[in-house]
Amino acid sequence: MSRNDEIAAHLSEFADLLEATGVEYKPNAYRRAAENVADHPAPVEALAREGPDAVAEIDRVGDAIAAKVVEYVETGTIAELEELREEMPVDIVALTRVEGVGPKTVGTLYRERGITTLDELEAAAEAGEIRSVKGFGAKTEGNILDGIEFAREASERTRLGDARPVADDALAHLAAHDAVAKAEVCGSIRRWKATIGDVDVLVASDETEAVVEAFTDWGGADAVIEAGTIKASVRAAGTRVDLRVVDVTEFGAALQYFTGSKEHNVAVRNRAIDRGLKVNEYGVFDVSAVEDADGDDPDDDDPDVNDPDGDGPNGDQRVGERIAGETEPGVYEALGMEHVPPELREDTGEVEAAADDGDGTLPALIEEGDVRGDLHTHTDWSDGGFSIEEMVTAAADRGHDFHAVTDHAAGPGILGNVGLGEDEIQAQAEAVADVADDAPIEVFHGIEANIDADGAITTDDATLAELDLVVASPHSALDVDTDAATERLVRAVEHPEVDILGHPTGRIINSREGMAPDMERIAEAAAAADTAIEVNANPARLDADGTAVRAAIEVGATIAINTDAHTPREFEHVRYGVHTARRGWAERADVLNARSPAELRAFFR
Ligand code: DGT
Ligand code: CA
Ligand code: CA
Ligand code: ZN
Repeated sequence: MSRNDEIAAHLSEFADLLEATGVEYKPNAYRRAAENVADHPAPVEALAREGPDAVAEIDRVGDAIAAKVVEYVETGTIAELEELREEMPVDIVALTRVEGVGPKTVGTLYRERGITTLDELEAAAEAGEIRSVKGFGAKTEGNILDGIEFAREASERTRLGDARPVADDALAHLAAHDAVAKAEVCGSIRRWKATIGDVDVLVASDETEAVVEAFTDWGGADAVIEAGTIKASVRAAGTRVDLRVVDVTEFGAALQYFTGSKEHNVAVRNRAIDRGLKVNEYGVFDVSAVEDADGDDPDDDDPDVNDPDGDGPNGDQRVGERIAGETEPGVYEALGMEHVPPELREDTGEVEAAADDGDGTLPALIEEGDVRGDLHTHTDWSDGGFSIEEMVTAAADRGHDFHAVTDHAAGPGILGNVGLGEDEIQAQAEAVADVADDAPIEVFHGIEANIDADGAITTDDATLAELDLVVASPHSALDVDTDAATERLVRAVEHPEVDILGHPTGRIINSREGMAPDMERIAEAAAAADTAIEVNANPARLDADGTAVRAAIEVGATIAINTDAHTPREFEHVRYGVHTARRGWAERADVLNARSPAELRAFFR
């Protein structure tokens, strides 16, 4: 969590607790301020050191809120927030992760039933004690019970977008140290999973204790959980970060081992056994000449059973002739395999595809540098923070070749007057054309239209037909079963004016499950209708996910990787989208954003 995010999180908690105690209006002011603090392009802490007036320069941050920001930066706490926490000692962040439970509900359940934690909420729901609270009922109680497990997992796993900057920071800190020969992340973060249990960092060094010390001294660490001679763990921005230090000659083997997934490693190890080899975190060893290292039955050396570290139940880790281990490609090569990109290491066919004695080949995965522009972005015409010109300029500055303006259309799920009606869309067309005339890159005018509960698009066809492209997204009625979700989205992708299906499930990671449509059926319809399926790169969404991308590509659908940026800074999210698409085995030819403006115009037609 950046410092701005941390300040914003306290303002949000304040807003939620205020609302839980029954205060109206004020919570929303705090929430809007929190958003703008989080999005502020410069450190808000520096403004706070100048004083409340400087903080109040931030949009939507009034004097009272600015004073609280200054108080937080100066004292590390906000007195009024502490009072609220005492008045209502609830874990509001965890409780409001349960779908359908907002701050008001938390307040009611605290007053009526004394509920303060997820465990207490679950116990009360199981005991049937919630249905009798005024305004609840058996259905609501059932929904709460259904949502608890999801909320609990959400509290345990960190979003990739929150963990990755922490990992990058730890890596940069370590890489700058003299004793560090090599440093790399491993585990789920190297595989770019959407959520991260803990961050794993691997270092090669012959001064292990100096590295451990440098790690525990890292400014990003809030607390040291444990520190030994070759490993250590710290807590940073709410996430655990594990460090392991190995010898430089064993770095490749350790990197392969600790990147996982466990399932991938089991498949790799079985392949090694078939070839008279043994692979573990220390290297690849030729054990064909070794009868039985420790004198008992060689058959009990089954690495898949009771053998978490792959060194055999007999514990002989470095046995036989060592044939690889210094580099990771070398490890795979010794096993007769291509170097498997980390995103693919889930044991879903990548081991066979990488093998030099099989029929398959690994895909040539899409890379961040292949992306030539964004096809789903917002401006201050809807809920974005910047003008058309500012967004286009930022896209050009990033080296993009094109940029699509796709503000929200009015429709279900779009609040108040945020979305554009037909007249406003026409007016925006002129504004976009004005910017496009002087822009150094191709500018497309589109819209993010809404898919209603039946799969219809809620903007006039005639208006849609005038636009360069139409992104259609579900923003409402997300709590439907698989069949209804599939039918709805199939109908949307078959709409003749729709070019891209935006964030198909509508999930918000750790917050809202979204729909669970049959992505293969949607992809078949999309492929037939020449509609692309979006990987929304916002790290809160990553929707479609890797599994859905793979299903889509297998039936010939096209993928779009879009940031859905509401600010220029959010263009940075593209990497999360690219790596998610890579988890779905996407190649450059599968991805719309890798095409030229002329090719895109042809696709949109
Ligand atoms: P996470 O942290 O839950 O998001 O997932 P990972 O994959 O980062 O898992 P983690 O942190 O428990 O361990 C990192 C890697 O180390 C894991 O992907 C594979 C390897 N590893 C850890 N424990 C075992 C094990 O018991 N057996 C095998 N084969 N590999 C393991
Ligand atoms: Ca991990
Ligand atoms: Ca770990
Ligand atoms: Zn959007």
